[in-house]
Formats: sequence, C-alpha cells, structure tokens
Amino acid sequence: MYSNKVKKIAAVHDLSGMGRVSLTVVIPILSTMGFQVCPLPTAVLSNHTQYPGFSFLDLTDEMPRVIEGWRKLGVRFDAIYTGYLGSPRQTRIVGDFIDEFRHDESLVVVDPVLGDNSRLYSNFDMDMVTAMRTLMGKADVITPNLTELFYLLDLPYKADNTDEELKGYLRRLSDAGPQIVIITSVPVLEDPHKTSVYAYNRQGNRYWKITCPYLPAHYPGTGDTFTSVVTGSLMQGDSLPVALDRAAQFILQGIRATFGYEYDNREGILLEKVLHNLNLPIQMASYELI
Ligand code: PXL
Repeated sequence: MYSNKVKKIAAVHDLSGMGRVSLTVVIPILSTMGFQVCPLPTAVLSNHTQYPGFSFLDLTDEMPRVIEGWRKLGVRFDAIYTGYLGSPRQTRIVGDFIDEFRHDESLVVVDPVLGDNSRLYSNFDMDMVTAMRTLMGKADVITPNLTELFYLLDLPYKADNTDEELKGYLRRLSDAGPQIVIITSVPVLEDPHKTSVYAYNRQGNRYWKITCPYLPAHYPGTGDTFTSVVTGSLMQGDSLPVALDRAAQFILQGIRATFGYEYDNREGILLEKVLHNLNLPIQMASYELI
C-alpha cells in the first residue's frame, strides 16, 4: 500500500549540554534528512565526558516508563539507532526495546560507543564491553571505531593493520550478527593527517574503503555525525558506499567550517554551518572496493 508518511527513528543516546555529541548531533542531522527523530534519552550530562568534569543523571529507571508510554501509543519504528548508553543494564533494556519496537523492514543501527584513542571513555569498564557485544548481535549495522573494534573482538589495540587484517576483523564482527560492519578512525600510516573507514556488507560479500582527509578524533562527536549521516542515507535507499561517501564529505565540510575560527575542538564541528549541505547531491566519490 502506498504510504508517504515521514519515517520514524528511535534515537537512544544521551543528551549532553555542551560539546556537540549524541542527541544534539543525531536530531538535527536526521531531521534535516527528512526523518522524525523520537529520542529515548539514556542520560543527561552537563557536557560530554572528554571534558575534565561533568554532571551525569542516569535515566536507566526512566527508560522503561518512556517505553511503556510508547507501547500504549502502539508505535513502531522504521529505524532504531543506539549510541552512548550509560550502563550495562541499559543495554539489556535497549535490547528488549529493539525486539519489541522494530518491524520486518526496520533498520537497527548500533554504534557501540565505548572509547577512542585506544582507551575506554571514563566511567566505562569491561562489563560495559561485554554488554555491548550482546547488543551488537541485534543490529543490522554497527559502526565501531578502531578502539571499539578491538574491545569488541577482545584483542589488544594496534594502530598498524593491513587491509587483509581489517577485512578479517570486519568479517568476524559480521559473523556475530550485523549484516553491515563499518570501522571508523583507522589511521593511515603513510599520512598522519588522514584516516580511513573500512566497511563490509555481508549481502554481496563486498569490502569497501574510503580515505578521509582529516583526523576525526580531534573533534568529539564526529562518530555520532558519521553514523547519523550513514543511517539517514541508508534509509533513503542509498547503497553502502554512497552512504559512506556522504558521511565523509559532510564531516570534511564541518571540519573546514571550523578551521577559520579560534576554536575549542572539544565543542565538536560547526554542524550548524553545514547542515543544509545534507540535501545537496554528493560531490565526490572516494570509495574503493578492496
Ligand atoms: O560521541 C560519543 C559520546 C557520546 N556521549 C557522551 C560522550 C561521548 C564521547 O566522549 O562523552 C556523553
């Protein structure tokens, strides 16, 4: 049956007041791309956890009440996109939420937010890693960065990996459930100013690589930006390599928009200056089949 309704995305992330991460990034990006974003907040923070201090209101006890409200409304989501979760118990609540609120065509995206630059974020420990491994099994798409990849695979971090090694990691994570696995923030050894993204789609058994002319780790929230654009793009019906290109291009535009200013990188990229670009056709095609 023909339907022109706006697609609904449940966004399960924290709300951090300062420093453009999580819901303050996910909502504007996916709204601009034409989707209705329904937030299921996991925590409220004064600012993200890469600042030296932060307030933290854990919403684990509130989440089942929000979910109960949605149950009464009889809502189902066309996508469920999870990011920063505050505790292992939350990952279990979110797992049950996915089982109940997805439908056959829904896209489930789990960004296993655990750490960056080879370390776990403050207030996460190995229990959180184990819990994230279980949640990952329910996803269609996962987007770990290189640090998160090694925690999920229970391997020691190493920055230097061959294409063949990275393909092996992608394959192992996909074997645990997700059809699409995307690894972000892979250093390019020959050029310290670049990073690569590697991706695998089990459907078609193809591996992709794109190299980005920037270092996202310098700007918190670029992981959330990347996964938000990929999610919106896949929901629009773009192929995986086109979705990756859109996300990489958008982050590059955001970083370029910040260059001209005296600026505290912890605030993230100047998203507001480039949001409108999300509705333009992509300008570059930098993906490679590997
Ligand atoms: O984007 C990752 C992220 C999300 N939410 C919070 C964070 C971070 C990264 O530091 O601290 C609260």
